[in-house]
Amino acid sequence: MLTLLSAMYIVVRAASSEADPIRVLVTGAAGQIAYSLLYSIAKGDVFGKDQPIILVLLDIPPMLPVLDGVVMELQDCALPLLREVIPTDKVEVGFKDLDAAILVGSMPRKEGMERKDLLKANVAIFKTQGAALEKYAKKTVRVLVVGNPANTNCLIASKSAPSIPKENFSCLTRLDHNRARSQVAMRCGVPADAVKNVIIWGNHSSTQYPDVHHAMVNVHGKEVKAYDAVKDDSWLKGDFISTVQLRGAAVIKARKLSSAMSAAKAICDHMRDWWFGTLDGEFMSMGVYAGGNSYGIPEDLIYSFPVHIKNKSWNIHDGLTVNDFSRAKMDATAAELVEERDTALSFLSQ
Ligand SMILES: NC(=O)c1ccc[n+]([C@@H]2O[C@H](COP(=O)([O-])OP(=O)(O)OC[C@H]3O[C@@H](n4cnc5c(N)ncnc54)[C@H](O)[C@@H]3O)[C@@H](O)[C@H]2O)c1
Ligand SMILES: *[C@@H]1O[C@H](CO)[C@@H](O)[C@H](O)[C@H]1NC(C)=O
Ligand SMILES: *[C@@H]1O[C@H](CO)[C@@H](O)[C@H](O)[C@H]1NC(C)=O
Ligand SMILES: CC(=O)N[C@H]1CO[C@H](CO)[C@@H](O)[C@@H]1O
Repeated sequence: MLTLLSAMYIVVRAASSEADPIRVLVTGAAGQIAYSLLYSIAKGDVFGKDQPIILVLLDIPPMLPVLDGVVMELQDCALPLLREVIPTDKVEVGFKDLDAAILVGSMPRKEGMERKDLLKANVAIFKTQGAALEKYAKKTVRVLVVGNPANTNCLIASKSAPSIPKENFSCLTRLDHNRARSQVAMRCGVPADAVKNVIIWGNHSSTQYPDVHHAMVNVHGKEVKAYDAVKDDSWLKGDFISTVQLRGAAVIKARKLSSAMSAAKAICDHMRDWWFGTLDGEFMSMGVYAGGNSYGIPEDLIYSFPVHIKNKSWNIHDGLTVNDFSRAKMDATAAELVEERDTALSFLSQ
């Protein structure tokens, strides 16, 4: 019996230690978010402590020397799960056989650049990268778009990769979600994980709607509604919302650089939940494809919804009541996305 058990143990161990490495792409890999992100991924915080990883790092040609430095540092971390690091500026190398793609790189706004021109440049980037996903990645690849405008870039990538399910594309609003969670927690004097089920609706911009009507706070072991825990409706309907909406700008003003550590942490949270699922009774915010039958949001947008995740698949958490205050804010951010989508699609077809 003992021998049988130990034999089984050895078989199981051998099987798990021989798990095939997964291929994970990070674009914008020479940038500041990636610098905070790559270590967490490579040490197993995202895809699990038993999952070997091949990291593919894509950036533009002038950044290749910088990328070499990042590769050296990853090697110098001596991480057991990290099997290979592949720096490249070529999409055919970068997108090959991917299990996960984290698209961080995009065209930044430059001095005097018009909004439309910026959008046009990003449509071109995400059209190319979507087409590369279509051509080179696994059909089961999970794609997370971070580079702004994240929602619309994600839509363009998805449309450029028609054979990969729309459900496999998402954009990052988890940073906004984490900001909302933390603001409520600080206000109530509880740890961040004592607050659950905040929601970010819509675009990752200042029109996003951080909603705590369905959030719960664990106060001394008892779950109470956020509105009852905070006991300050005017803060929740006013400064709380604008603080979360404008947090990115506040960080830039203070740091003279945009959020990187917190963005990297949010990327890890998003991907880890996608891989391993959300807790029962909890939902997280994720920009996902709106099919036209959730909360009255127009179809064919990437819009941030509350989702729960099981078996590596997300579902929009349906059935929450939406009051007039929320409705107006959800519709305003949707209208912004519709307009941006229509402009982006006109560039896509050019
Ligand atoms: N969704 C969110 O919550 C969120 C939060 C923070 C930042 N962002 C966005 O993330 C992006 C990256 O931020 P950062 O601080 O790391 O910027 P960064 O400028 O430090 O790095 C961006 C990197 O992307 C690279 N890049 C540009 N075009 C590329 C392309 N076509 N292919 C591959 N790489 C390319 C650049 O060369 C650069 O190395 C920005 O668009 C930023 O607005 C999103
Ligand atoms: C949507 O949000 C992104 C990211 O902040 C922003 O770049 C974009 O301008 C917003 N869209 C519109 C139409 O305002
Ligand atoms: C998840 O997948 C497993 C096996 O693939 C299946 O048995 C289970 O029913 C699935 N659960 C859900 C919620 O889809
Ligand atoms: C939602 C999600 O992550 N999923 C799907 C990606 O595509 C494969 C099939 O190609 C599905 O099995 C996943 O569930």
